[in-house]
Amino acid sequence: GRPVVTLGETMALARATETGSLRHVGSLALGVGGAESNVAIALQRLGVPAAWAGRVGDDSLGQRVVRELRAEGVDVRAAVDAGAPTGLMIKERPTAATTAVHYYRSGSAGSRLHPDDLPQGWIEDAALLHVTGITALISPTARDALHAAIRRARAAGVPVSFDINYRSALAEPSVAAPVLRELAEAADVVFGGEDELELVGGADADAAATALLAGDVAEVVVKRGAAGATTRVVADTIAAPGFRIDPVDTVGAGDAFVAGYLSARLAGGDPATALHRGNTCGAIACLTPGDWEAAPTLRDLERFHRSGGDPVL
Ligand code: KDG
Repeated sequence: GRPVVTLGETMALARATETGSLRHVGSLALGVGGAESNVAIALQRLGVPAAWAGRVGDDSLGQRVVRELRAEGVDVRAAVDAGAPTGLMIKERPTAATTAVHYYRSGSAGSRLHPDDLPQGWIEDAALLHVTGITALISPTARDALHAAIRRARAAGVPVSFDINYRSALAEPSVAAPVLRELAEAADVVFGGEDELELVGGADADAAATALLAGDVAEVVVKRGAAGATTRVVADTIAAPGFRIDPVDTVGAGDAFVAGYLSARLAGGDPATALHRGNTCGAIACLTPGDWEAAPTLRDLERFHRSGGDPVL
């Protein structure tokens, strides 16, 4: 089938392997991560072809980003930018129960994404374009690339999925809100947490969903973490519970949820089926450290349910 296409910044990701401040921990495990490429990998795992476009530095970390995504079967369209390094994210575990994320990405190659980095015909031939608000807040040229991608998708009749993904380290709420609102309004499907929906427009998530659905948006999916998720369509609200698990690392769970949800919708499943799949993928992604490594295959989903994956009711 035609691929889901996505674009964004994928960084090298260094994760503290012990609990404690970065002042003291002795070692970091190296991987890669980026919200959009996490979704692309998770889709591939579920049998949906996915493609990712972005920029990496002319350096070993950039080569690592490209290798990892290719190894997962993602169709990688990476521009190599000799003028800036590949960005880095460090995940710290200050206490057993908390994770802190530090970015070393300003001026990075990935943030220099440009509309010319998107290949001709690439978006036009896609089954769906998936994007996130992160790309809008990393640089003006990346924001231009994002808007160009959405314009091209809409012109070609390709549906657009948008995950708000507000990152406070990238912009103040007052700066981010109008930017993210404009993007949400241009999408067919919008994903966000309750706080994120409130940020893009409304007294609360429900009011924001109502406002988006009054425009061109067809579907608003509210991610509620451990509590599950809800889809609002114009005439209906569908809710589905999360699963009882012992989370090890929740970063990346939202991306696995999005991939699960989209994979089910693209296969013709209704929102209830998609929520169930999304919640299962999100839960499984929390069971292992790493942003995307635990993203499940269809067989992993079956195994999870067979072994008694328990809904939170
Ligand atoms: O989405 C989970 C992380 O991978 C993500 O937070 C990293 O792309 C990332 C970002 O910009 O925060």
